[in-house]
Order: sequence, then structure tokens, then C-alpha cells
Amino acid sequence: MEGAPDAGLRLLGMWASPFVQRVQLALKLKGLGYEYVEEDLSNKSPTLLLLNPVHQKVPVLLHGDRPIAESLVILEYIDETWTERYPLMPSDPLERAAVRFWCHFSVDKLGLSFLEVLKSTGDEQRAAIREALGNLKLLEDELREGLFRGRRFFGGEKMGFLDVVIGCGYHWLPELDEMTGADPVELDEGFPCLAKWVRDFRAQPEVKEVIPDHHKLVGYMKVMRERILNQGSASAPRV
Ligand SMILES: N[C@@H](CCC(=O)N[C@@H](CS)C(=O)NCC(=O)O)C(=O)O
Repeated sequence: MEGAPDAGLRLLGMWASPFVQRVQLALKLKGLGYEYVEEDLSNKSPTLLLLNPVHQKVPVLLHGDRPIAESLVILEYIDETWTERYPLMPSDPLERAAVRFWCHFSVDKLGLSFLEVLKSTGDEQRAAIREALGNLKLLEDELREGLFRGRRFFGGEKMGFLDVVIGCGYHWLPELDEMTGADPVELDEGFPCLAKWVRDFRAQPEVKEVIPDHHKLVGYMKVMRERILNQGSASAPRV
């Protein structure tokens, strides 16, 4: 059992998955205990296939006997079910809309552009990195002069919904070159607000408990990258 007290929660996950880490971090911030079940994604359990027949992916959160799939959906469920503990979503509807907008951006644009970096080499990878850094710049601008300007976290003084989503997806940015074989990026120079935000995110005790050891993660990502490059760009990774 991870954490306390027992809220009748079971999480099907995979240790390296940023989507799973989002859910683990949200549960930690809410102080909710849960049973963790590690899935072997190369040999998915009948339970996973039964509970998430549409996507057959982790995470799946079981609350009692009710399964909830898709990390963003799970996060909203957790936040709306345990409203009195550490609210993740802002109360202002306009700010909630902005949080949802940047969550979509993180999935649709940022995530896809970094996947291209992982899947490519040489000139192709340099072009992919330019595209990914362009997307990162949009987030930097948002922290510097947008709705979240002057804040320590997107959520304010404390981490909120967007910090959980983007933080679990991109806490490894300082190790981008090691993970992807790309040229090193000077985060502090080009992205000072994001660089500070990543440092603050990684320093949070709940984050330290959830995010895997960076050496282990870099090793895992290198193996994934080799596998993807050997399979050809047509295959999607099972990360
Ligand atoms: N949109 C999903 C993505 C989840 C996802 O891609 N999970 C990966 C692990 S990181 C998975 O289960 N992959 C198995 C597969 O693709 O067969 C979410 O946000 O929960």
C-alpha cells in the first residue's frame, strides 16, 4: 500500500510512465493511499484488458470496483471526488479553462513534438528539436508574461493541476540530451522561467517520492529509443 489512509483505490501502472506518475502525484498531494499494481506492457494482464478495453493502456484507477482510465480524466475524477483535500484545479472558471487548454497543448503539441525528437537522428532530429523547443518557448512565454506570470508554479505558490500534468511529462528536460541523443539545450539561458519551474518541481517532497531515479529513467529511455530506431519510425513506442 502506498501512502495512507486506504480510500479503496488501486492503480494499474508502469513505473516509467509519465501518465501513471501524474496519477501517483495527484494521489500523494491529496494524501490518499492506494494499492499499486505494476503492469508488464509487453504482456498485458487480463485485468488491464478488462478494465481499459478501449485503449488497453495504463494508468487505470480502480475506485472500489469502478475503473477510470485516461490520466487527465483520472486527475479530474480524483480532484472532484476529494474536493476538501489539496484542490488541484483553480476555482476561477477562466483559469480552469486555461489549465485545460495547456493540458491539451501538452498532449497534442508538446508531447508529439518530443516524441519526434526521440524517434529521429541527425538532421531530422535537429529539425524535430527546433520544433519541440518552439513549443517549449510558448510555455516559457506563458510563465513569463501570460496568465501564470510571476508565479512559482502554474498553480500559484503550490503545485496545481497543470504542474502535475506538465511536471510529470517534462521533469527530465535537464536530461533531454541524455534521453534522446540530441545536442544539449541550455535551459537556463533560453528558458529561464521553465528552468526554475523544473527545479522547483523536482524539489517538492511528493515529486521526489513519485518520479523515478533519473539514471534509471535515462537508461530506460535509451533502450526505448534503440528499440524504436531499430523498428523504424512507423512503430509507436509503448512508453
Ligand atoms: N492518453 C493516455 C496515454 C496512456 C499511455 O500511453 N500509456 C502507455 C504507458 S506510458 C501504455 O499503456 N502503453 C501501452 C500500449 O501502448 O500498448 C493517458 O493519458 O492515460
